[in-house]
Amino acid sequence: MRGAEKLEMETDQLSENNVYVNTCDRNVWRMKNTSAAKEIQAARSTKHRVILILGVLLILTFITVVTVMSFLFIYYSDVKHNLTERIMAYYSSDNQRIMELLGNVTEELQKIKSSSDPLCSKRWMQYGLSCYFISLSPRPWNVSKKDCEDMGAHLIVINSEGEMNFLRGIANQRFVWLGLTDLDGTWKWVDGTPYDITPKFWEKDQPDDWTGHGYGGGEDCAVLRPSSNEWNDGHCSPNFWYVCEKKIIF
Ligand code: MBG
Ligand code: CA
Repeated sequence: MRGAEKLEMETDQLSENNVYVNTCDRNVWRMKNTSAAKEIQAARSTKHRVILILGVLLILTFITVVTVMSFLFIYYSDVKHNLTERIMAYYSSDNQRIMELLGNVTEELQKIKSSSDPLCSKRWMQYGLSCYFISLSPRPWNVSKKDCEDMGAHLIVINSEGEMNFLRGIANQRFVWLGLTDLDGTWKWVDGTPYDITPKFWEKDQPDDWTGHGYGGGEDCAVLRPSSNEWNDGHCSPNFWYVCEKKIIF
């Protein structure tokens, strides 16, 4: 019986201890739970505030971006409109000028077409925008030059191969003076056309400013020669045919 009593006592003691331990834990848990809850609540409200601020910031940013974009759009639309207007005005004034010029040219052409007046006077031949006159007799170069000038023209100036071929045609196997001289040391066209820019039709080994002719000096006047149908520089004194050229002025 004593053994059983002892066991019962020990069991009571144990269960009493157990109650004590459980009660302690629960209090500790409750304590812990209360401060954690506060912490959680504090964290939650901080989180809510952050979300709220971020939301407001987002909305403000959105409004700012939309406003700036609208202003930019309005500004660039305005700039584009102004530029377009200016470009249109520029080209339309240019177009107007071109149309006016075209109108004038058309008018002149119609006058020429309907007029019975030929572009070149009697005995003058037309090629391109010039009239040409072949002399009635051969003369030295300086006399030929003066004769052309007296007629309001100048000795022929060759500006193109086409014009050269035209001259070959009307020269018809005759010696013909050109309006080309180097009397002052360098080759020059009589109408001031730069020599450098015009095509050249010199015979091989010409010009050579030859002095062997015995007339004194070298060779300063250019002449079309029938043997080659090209140019030679010769003494300026012989009598050769000449062609005068007069530009057609509208
Ligand atoms: C002649 C030219 C003359 C001179 C000479 C030189 C056979 O042509 O007429 O200008 O250049 O050649 O030998
Ligand atoms: Ca020569």
